[in-house]
Amino acid sequence: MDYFLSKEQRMLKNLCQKIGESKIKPVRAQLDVSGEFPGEIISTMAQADLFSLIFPEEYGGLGGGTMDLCVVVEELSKYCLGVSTTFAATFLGAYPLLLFGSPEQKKKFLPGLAAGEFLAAFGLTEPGVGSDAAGIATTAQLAGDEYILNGSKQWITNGGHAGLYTIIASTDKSKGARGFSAFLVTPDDPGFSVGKKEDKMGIRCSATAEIIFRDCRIPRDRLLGREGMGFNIAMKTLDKSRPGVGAQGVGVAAGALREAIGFAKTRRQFGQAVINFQAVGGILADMATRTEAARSLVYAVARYADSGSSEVSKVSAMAKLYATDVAMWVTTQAVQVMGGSGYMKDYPVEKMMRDAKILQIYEGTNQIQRGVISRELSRTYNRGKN
Ligand code: COS
Repeated sequence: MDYFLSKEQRMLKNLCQKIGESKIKPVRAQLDVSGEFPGEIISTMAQADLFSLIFPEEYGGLGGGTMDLCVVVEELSKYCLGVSTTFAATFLGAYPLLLFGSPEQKKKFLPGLAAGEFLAAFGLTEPGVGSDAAGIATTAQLAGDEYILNGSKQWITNGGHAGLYTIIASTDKSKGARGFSAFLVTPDDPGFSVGKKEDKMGIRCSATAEIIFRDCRIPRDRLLGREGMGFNIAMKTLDKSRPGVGAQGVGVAAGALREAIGFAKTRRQFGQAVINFQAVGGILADMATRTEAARSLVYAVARYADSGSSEVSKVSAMAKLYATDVAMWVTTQAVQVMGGSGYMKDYPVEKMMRDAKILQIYEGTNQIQRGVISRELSRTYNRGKN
């Protein structure tokens, strides 16, 4: 289908396809086994200027939007979700700065991020806090010209590899979520350390680690916005980034669909290619239809977000929920279509199926997305907006 991508978006898509074919495809299975960070691929992407995509031109960026990011993330995700997660998590980590940073803070960090000199990471989740984001225990106390952070963040994508961490911590326990604040933290800050590196089911080349703060001292001017804005910053960040998770779902679904079609056209049983059997062709048709429906929703939401609307929570959650459920279903069906071959590591679909699972979990489980959507349905009912 023609989604009327701009000339620039088609160029970005082609560029990612080239990187996918030449740099990602040949090594993805090996990276999946070793769990090694895809440093070389990330350098190639930085050289291709992909990290500059959504940053304003005054900070060395291309000035693109959510739709541009979705096009790129989708294409990369066709090849390897571990690589696309490493890439996309930098934007997740950068959104708080982009949305709420002062000109001085942006000047200090955005040019390096745009040049791909260092990656970013977002730190909300903690050992005791996942879905219930209002329960975080990490604290930040103002002492003179510094904040002192104590606590730890868990399952942080790009943990140990990022040069900038945006961290949500409590500056006033008595105020609950209204006492949260957001901070820019670097690995050089005294008291910052990286803890356990996780061993995961999928997206194994994406680094996931614990980040620990032991009397970690950061300059006072690393506070984003004002004290008390932290929960809002975290929610707005997730609203902004969730269409990109949807785009990851579309990409991995499209990648698995392509593998399954290719296999079904060459695999012969009962004297003919298995694609000719209605049972198999029907599964492929459903896979293709759901993938296209997911793409349509993700693109529509991305374009809506780029139009400047501030009311994106509901549709962002819908894009993430729908496209990632589709991704899990489509990758599972790809394994089914390919049967025993699909289950073996000789073919990429078993990795795609393992990788896809995280999409239903991170950046808010799909149960949380349903909660966000239903809350918004209730909130806007009287405005007749449903
Ligand atoms: N944008 C702006 N403000 C928002 C918001 C949003 N998207 N969502 C909630 N808020 C505001 C509310 O309006 C409310 O403000 P007031 O205190 O002024 O009334 C405040 O934040 C608290 O909202 P709410 O009562 O809905 O918070 P809950 O504790 O019920 O939690 C959910 C809300 C479940 C949506 C939140 O905890 C969440 O998103 N959890 C998932 C976290 C997640 O995605 N983790 C993944 C790790 S990050 S990769």
